[in-house]
Amino acid sequence: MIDFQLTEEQLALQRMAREFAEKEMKPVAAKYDRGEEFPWDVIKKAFEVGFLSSSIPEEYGGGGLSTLDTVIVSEELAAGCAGMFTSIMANSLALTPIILFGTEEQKKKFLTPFTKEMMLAAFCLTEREAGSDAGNVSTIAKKVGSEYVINGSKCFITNGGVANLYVVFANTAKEKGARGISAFIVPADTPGIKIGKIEDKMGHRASNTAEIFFEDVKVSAENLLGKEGMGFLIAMKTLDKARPSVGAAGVGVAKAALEYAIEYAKTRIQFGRPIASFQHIAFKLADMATEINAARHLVWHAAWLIDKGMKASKESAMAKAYASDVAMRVTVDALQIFGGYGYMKDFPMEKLMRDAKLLQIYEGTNEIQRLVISREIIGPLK
Ligand code: COS
Repeated sequence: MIDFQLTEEQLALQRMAREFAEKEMKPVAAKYDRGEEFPWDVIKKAFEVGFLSSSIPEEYGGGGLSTLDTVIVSEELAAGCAGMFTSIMANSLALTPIILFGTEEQKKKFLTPFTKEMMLAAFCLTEREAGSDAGNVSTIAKKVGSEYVINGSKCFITNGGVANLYVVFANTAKEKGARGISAFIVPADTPGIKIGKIEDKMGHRASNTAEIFFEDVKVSAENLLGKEGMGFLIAMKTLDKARPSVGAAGVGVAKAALEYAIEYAKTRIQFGRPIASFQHIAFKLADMATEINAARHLVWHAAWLIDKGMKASKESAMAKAYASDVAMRVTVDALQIFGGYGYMKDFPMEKLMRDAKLLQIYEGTNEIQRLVISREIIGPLK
């Protein structure tokens, strides 16, 4: 049975996220964007309302949100400010490996604190030479007695410079390639961790993106997630679950751009009438609304499949790629409707366009999403 009706709880969650975006994010979005400053006050409020721990199951004190609930929230938060959304949702991305693969002890020990105090987590997969080719990580974890010693570096890590906890992907058997990768829970105060460059980005400037160095970082073998060699699978399963949220962020950014464009087109008078009365503008708005709706359906479907426990790599990739491409197209078109004003920093359009761009790149470029989709639909070649 197909049912597109949100439950009362989901509608309440959507309202709450929308209000949070309107009241706490939008009014300060331009300030944090310009200063490229981490929005601690907004993040603190996000913790207080439960967004930082929303994906943690209820038995560990979290919000226990389903993937569908999460994409509903993501759309609203990203419409408020994509950079702040990224800072908030990075927690969910980094904690998912623990939620999916952690032992009972690991979940109690590492998830519960996130529900009690404001804490941030970071997912440490990407390296300088291992971006799209995630199986090529060269960070090494060597077993010494009852510990692992981690050496290497990670880059472009969201929340990297502000996190309390890292989930780090490192090679425990280099000769095995992707099958030699293991995942570790690493508290940020472990000796040997150094924060490198904080990136100066085009968009999502209210998020912290850092380089991290691991120099003889020792973690207990109890911090290994799953078994040795399971790291790549853990990363892929995590990304499958997280990518619909990036799609939802694309829907949110595009929705915000469309709302501004409609408002502007109705009030901007040229040639003696509102520009919305010109069919060229009206039809552009119609196309934008249609694409946003299509993107939302892909996102919700992928989330629904995940919640039903079905394999959703392809649908997740489709949702992420399509919705972020829509965000890019819509923000470019919405800015065009604003004409010269759209190009000015006094108006929100240029930020939305800059923010849309990253959604096509992070959590797997859209080329990687197309690789995932094409491999599945074409199957093995003879
Ligand atoms: N779920 C479960 N298993 C998966 C999987 C998935 N979604 N994707 C791959 N695997 C498994 C494969 O089945 C294969 O298993 P075996 O070794 O048992 O055969 C193994 O993982 C290796 O997979 P594959 O051969 O497909 O690896 P590739 O190196 O060719 O490519 C891609 C994998 C490109 C899809 C992967 O590297 C990727 O997603 N890259 C982008 C990384 C990314 O998103 N980075 C963003 C930074 S994190 S914010």
